[in-house]
Amino acid sequence: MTVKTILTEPNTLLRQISQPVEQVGELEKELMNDMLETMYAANGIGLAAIQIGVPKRVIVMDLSKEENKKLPMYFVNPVITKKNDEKITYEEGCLSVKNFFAEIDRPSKCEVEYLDYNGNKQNLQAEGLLATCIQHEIDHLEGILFIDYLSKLKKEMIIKKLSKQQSKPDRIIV
Ligand code: GNR
Ligand code: NI
Repeated sequence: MTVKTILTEPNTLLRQISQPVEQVGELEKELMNDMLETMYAANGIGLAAIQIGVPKRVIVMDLSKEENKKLPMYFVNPVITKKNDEKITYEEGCLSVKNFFAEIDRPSKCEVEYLDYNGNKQNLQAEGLLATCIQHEIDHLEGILFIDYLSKLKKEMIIKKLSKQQSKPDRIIV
């Protein structure tokens, strides 16, 4: 297992549409292991493959609170089959949009069809943070970030600040 570098906005790769996985083989399992380790190292609760530069429809999540009781979840080719009309608001953040947080409305419940770590077909009914997180991750597979739901003004302000941050070197050696 390897901790990978998480891509950050602005990066055109984050805007790419990810491709379905044909078979959950050794490569995909290795990808999921690396993604989970990368997510834990960054203290995130979810990660989409494109965030480490791999345009495949693969997501990992872990919403467990206790360090010693990890509950990893793996989603391959996830599809939302049902969405609630009722919305719920969460303050969202994203490992690819560093240091910015915003309240986002999303359907409060949803149903998801996907393949698990072993390639078996699964169905999940999600609500609360689980529903929000899975929708946030599936958005990544379509090249969508949570800042896309903000006003044009707020979004552009965030991207401008992130670009400045990115072009700043970490260290200057003279
Ligand atoms: O770590 C994360 N926290 C979070 C909080 C509220 C709504 C969504 C998320 S997902 C985010 C990790 C991430 O960027 N996943 O793509
Ligand atoms: Ni994200």
